[in-house]
Amino acid sequence: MKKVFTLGDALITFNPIATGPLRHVSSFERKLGGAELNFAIGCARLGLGVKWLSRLGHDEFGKYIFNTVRGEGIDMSYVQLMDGYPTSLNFKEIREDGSGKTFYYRYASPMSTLSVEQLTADMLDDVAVLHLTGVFLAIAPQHIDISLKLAQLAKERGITVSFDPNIRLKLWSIEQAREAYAKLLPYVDILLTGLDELELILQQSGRPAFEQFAAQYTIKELIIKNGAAGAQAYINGVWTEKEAFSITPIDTVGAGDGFDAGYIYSYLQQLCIEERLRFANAVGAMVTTVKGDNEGLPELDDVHMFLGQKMSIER
Ligand code: KDG
Repeated sequence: MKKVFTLGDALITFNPIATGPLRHVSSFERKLGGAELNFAIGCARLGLGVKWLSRLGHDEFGKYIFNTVRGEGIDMSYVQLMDGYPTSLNFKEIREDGSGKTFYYRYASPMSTLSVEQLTADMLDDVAVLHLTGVFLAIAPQHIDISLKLAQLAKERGITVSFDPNIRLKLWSIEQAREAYAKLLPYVDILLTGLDELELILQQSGRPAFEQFAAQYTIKELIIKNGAAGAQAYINGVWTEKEAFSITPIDTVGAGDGFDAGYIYSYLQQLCIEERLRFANAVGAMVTTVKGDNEGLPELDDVHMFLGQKMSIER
């Protein structure tokens, strides 16, 4: 089984029962989130083997996350519950169109206890793709060195490195983010980025600027996500575009992570680029149709049904 490795924080996510400004919402549903965790769950549901490295609080919420993620079939060998570091929280605000805001309570995340010395050689055994994101980078200063070390180890072993900047300006400044990305990008094979994020990183827009950026960092696959406007890829000097699926979103948080999981799955299946974008768009779209950051992540059969490649038998 092809395996992916990812690492990052997990959060208890409180989803509002009602839409609108958070100050008027009095009830929430306890769910879980975290960009890399969403990606990990997405990959596992599609049938990939997943190794996830994380640190959770040694508390009721940490135990809930641990058990739930284990239930998704994810390898938990590298997940530890830490004393003295409560599991991080995230309260979400959702607007009528499904878009949202995030209010973090993630001071001294348990993930900040991870150090480069705790990385072990076996972590990347049997791994085909190492997936890193900017959320992990933003949580603690040593996470830059940890990501670099893993990326270097991956390169030595011929493992593909994918990266999603996942810019979170509530966690760090754009200047800090740009500085960290510049260190990591030379190791990145596949960059999965939102169009708005790419423009923010480069302070430029348009394909010539994107092509120059890909060449500068020798990025093999530049994949640009643009939500309801679809996705595009720049690979071997060729641009490919694929339109998004027309759906009514309920909660858009996690759609980008779902897209990443769909893309990496179809990359590992060696689908052509058009099919990879189509598959990834489908997974991203399906995430938005269910409330929660990862509940809408589909299993493989669900994607095939969504794409009309398989019949759904309901009763
Ligand atoms: O990409 C979605 C995630 O951002 C969400 O599940 C939790 O806000 C979050 C984070 O910082 O990981």
